[in-house]
Amino acid sequence: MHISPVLWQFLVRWLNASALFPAEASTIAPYTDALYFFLMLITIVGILLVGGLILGFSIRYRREKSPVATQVEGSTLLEATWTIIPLAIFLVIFVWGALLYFRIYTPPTNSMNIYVVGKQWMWKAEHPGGQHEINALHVPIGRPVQLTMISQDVFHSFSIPDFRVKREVIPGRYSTVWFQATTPGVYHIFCTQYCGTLHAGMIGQVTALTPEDYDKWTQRSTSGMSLAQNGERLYNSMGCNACHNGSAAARGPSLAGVYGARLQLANGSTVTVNEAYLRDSILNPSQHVTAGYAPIMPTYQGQISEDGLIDLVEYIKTMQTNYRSQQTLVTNQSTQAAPTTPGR
Ligand code: HEC
Ligand SMILES: [Cu+2]
Repeated sequence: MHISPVLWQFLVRWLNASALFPAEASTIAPYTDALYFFLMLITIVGILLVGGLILGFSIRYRREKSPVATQVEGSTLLEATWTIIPLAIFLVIFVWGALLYFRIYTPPTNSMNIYVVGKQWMWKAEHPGGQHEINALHVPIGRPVQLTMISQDVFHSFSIPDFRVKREVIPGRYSTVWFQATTPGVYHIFCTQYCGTLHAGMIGQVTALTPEDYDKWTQRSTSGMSLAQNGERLYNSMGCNACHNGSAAARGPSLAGVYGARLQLANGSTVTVNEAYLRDSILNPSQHVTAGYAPIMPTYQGQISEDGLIDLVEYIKTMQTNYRSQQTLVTNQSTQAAPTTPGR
């Protein structure tokens, strides 16, 4: 998909100057717009063609010129032409759209992940380092950013028009969207799904920063605890360690390195473990039991907030060896054991 740069700059500058069009501030924006302009062009040509023919024919074949109707038997050539040409145009749009779709829906593997929790009526962003923001989102430019999003109540939709991204934010399930900002600046965030009285107030600002400014921002806004550190605390306090401690005698599978792995399930299917799978196996463990294990894990439905689930997921993602969970298990046992052996 190559666009003549001069023509493009002219068109976009002109549209931006006329304030009709949002800025193009992400890598995907020029591609989305190119398809959009192409559709506009086809539409305008179609309107002119059909409108022109209606006007021309109604003058040429008006009643006073031809009072008696002539019956026409049809023409295969004509019919084939007006079938094949539109078909070819629609197929071009289909292939173009499909290529764009894959580009929009496939985040680059090196993208950084930020969580977004939507609720009536605000957006909350959680960065892996523990930075939390309300109705605001800070991102670096020149780096792909993936948002993993979930709603705490009703359906919302997360949209940044200047980045040309929009994705439904759904209760009970992670959805993702990715973008790469190109120009430092402040852009609008909208909720584009009617979600109750204050829907119109469910807005925010995304601030795109140069990598250096972004690093400064991350250091300045840290809460001291990363998501994974919060998750580790929760993991211990909820007793996950009792079954997932990585030892051979444990009742649950070791979770070390499980993120990204392909799991064999008891029903014979396999899954690749991502954030959504981790979240779901905490809430609905019996839905997809890992092969070789009994379905004994209790459900944690209603016991952990979405924020807590995000922390747990981030913690499990960091578990690369069994060392940490065994360490915590040992510490837990020794602190629990202490009161029962007072005389020592
Ligand atoms: C009573 C023991 C027990 C407890 C407590 C427990 N689990 Fe599990 N867990 C299991 C078993 C057994 C499986 C494998 C069978 C299955 O998938 O249901 C499992 C599976 C999982 C999986 C799926 C990944 C895999 O390798 O199978 C995740 C993720 C998980 N547990 C996380 C947790 C978290 C987080 C907690 C604490 C909030 C927790 N578990 C508490 C026993 C337990
Ligand atoms: Cu909303």
